[in-house]
Amino acid sequence: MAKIALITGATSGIGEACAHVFAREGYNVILTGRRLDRLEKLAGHLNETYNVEIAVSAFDVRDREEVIKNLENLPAEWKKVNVLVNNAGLSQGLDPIQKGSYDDWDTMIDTNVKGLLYVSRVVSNWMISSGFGHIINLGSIAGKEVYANGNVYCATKHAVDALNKGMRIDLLPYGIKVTAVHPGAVETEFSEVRFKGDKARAKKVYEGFEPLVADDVAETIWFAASRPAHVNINELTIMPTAQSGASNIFRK
Ligand code: NDP
Ligand code: 8X3
Repeated sequence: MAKIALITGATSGIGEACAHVFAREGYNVILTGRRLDRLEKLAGHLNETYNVEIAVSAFDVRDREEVIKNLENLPAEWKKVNVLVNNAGLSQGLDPIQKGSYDDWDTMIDTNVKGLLYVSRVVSNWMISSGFGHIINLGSIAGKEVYANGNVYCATKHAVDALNKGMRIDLLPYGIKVTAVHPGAVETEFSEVRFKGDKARAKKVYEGFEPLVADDVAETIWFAASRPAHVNINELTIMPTAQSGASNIFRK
């Protein structure tokens, strides 16, 4: 029977790239995100290209009841998830703490921390019942360092770093692997979302150097997911060659 990967935030960027990689490797994939049209289009494409089964479940990770209802409504055979990629996340704004938007703070904390927790709570119980599983959390260089005006986004990714370690301790007796992947700058919809649709400002983030692309991160996630059963990658930091840290990019 084919293995199963559940990917949150599969409508774009790193999540969408992960869906391609896991489908290419023969996994049946559960695609989640809010934009159902994108999920359905991707599902059709993956099914046709890789001849694997795809399930789609559209929900907002911030809504606890919706997360539980949508995941629990999946057919029993889809609950034997081998790999959960906790990828859904976002940044909103880039302001000093004294000027930060309350709404932006709520959105980031509710999505990046609470949303990840809601999904993990449900799926880790499935994994305990199955007796196997691997949770891969998308952290960030922002979860290892703090940069100017990154305050709350960095705090959410530091929380993911802590939760990654906590999950590994708590799930150890069940043989469930837990990994964090921490990327530096990846050109996706991330900056457009951060700057609320300001494409020109988003484009500037990646000017003068070669950023990572979503596939670079997806292949790294696949590396962690494809180690032998006795090997767990605790965490990996992946950066563009032109970036040495959260605040240091060499631009031509
Ligand atoms: P994208 O904006 O391209 O993708 C983000 C994904 O998250 C989308 O599929 C989006 O789906 C989903 N998402 C956002 N909010 C919600 C929500 N409330 N409920 C459900 N899904 C949601 O960005 P990336 O691919 O770059 O980001 C993926 C992850 O990688 C994030 O956790 C991000 O913090 C992290 N990361 C990104 C880096 C970068 O430089 N790009 C670097 C380091 C880490 P939809 O809108 O359809 O719901
Ligand atoms: C995304 C990378 O440096 O923009 O997590 O925070 S950064």
